[in-house]
Amino acid sequence: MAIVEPSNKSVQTLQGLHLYHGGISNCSMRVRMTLAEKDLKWTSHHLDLKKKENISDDYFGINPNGLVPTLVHDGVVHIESNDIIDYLDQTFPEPKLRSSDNETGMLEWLKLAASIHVPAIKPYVYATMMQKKLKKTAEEEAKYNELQKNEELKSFHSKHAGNNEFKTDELTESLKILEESFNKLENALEGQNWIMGAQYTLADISWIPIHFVLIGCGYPFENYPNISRWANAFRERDSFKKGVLDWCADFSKV
Ligand SMILES: N[C@@H](CCC(=O)N[C@@H](CS)C(=O)NCC(=O)O)C(=O)O
Repeated sequence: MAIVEPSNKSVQTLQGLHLYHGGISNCSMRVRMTLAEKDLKWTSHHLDLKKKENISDDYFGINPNGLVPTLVHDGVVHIESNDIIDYLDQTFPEPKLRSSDNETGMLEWLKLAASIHVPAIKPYVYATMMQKKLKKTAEEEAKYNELQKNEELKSFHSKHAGNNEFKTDELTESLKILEESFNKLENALEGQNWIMGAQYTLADISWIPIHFVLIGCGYPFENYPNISRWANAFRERDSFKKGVLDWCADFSKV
């Protein structure tokens, strides 16, 4: 569980569920989908990443990485989207979103999604689509470097700072990780509707936004028939509409 002690103390007075999130953020999508599946009431604090609304003293005082999402529940600050959805399922157990017969296996899918975010998903999304839309001004760049203490994130963002750009031909390692991950997902979905079998779980919720964002960036999912069948099924869920489409109708057009 990723709980942080905020330096921005104002959030500690918040009661109920408050989500700091971005419409276009795949990590925020998984939290919104979980809240929708459980029909929980929550207060939205939307941050427009394209306007760099996450780069502020106030927000870094809540989430020390300056990333969305952040959940504040009765004044306690939770970061890391895969930990947040696990926390929500443990705290609000109905309807149950954990695998009945293989909880460890389900949590492995959450860990895998978290582990490929910076090495594979972010570089692919930035190189194919987002780096121009998320270009920082010199002023924003200076503010970001002042606030950001996480070296991995600093190094990631320095690759598209100023005149720098991610090049699609530098994505070899990221593409390898994505291919391995999607081969694994394709195999897991063989002969079953959801990642853990007949039951829709947090594993699906963790991976659906990855699929949604990457297909919007042109990732070739047509080579994965089981993943494509799974995508047709999850698109029918009300929580996909409420957690994803209501905030980001089409990632290829953001
Ligand atoms: N490991 C974090 C990653 C969060 C993350 O990278 N969020 C992105 C949007 S999906 C973000 O805030 N990007 C802004 C930035 O990188 O400055 C989580 O799962 O919550």
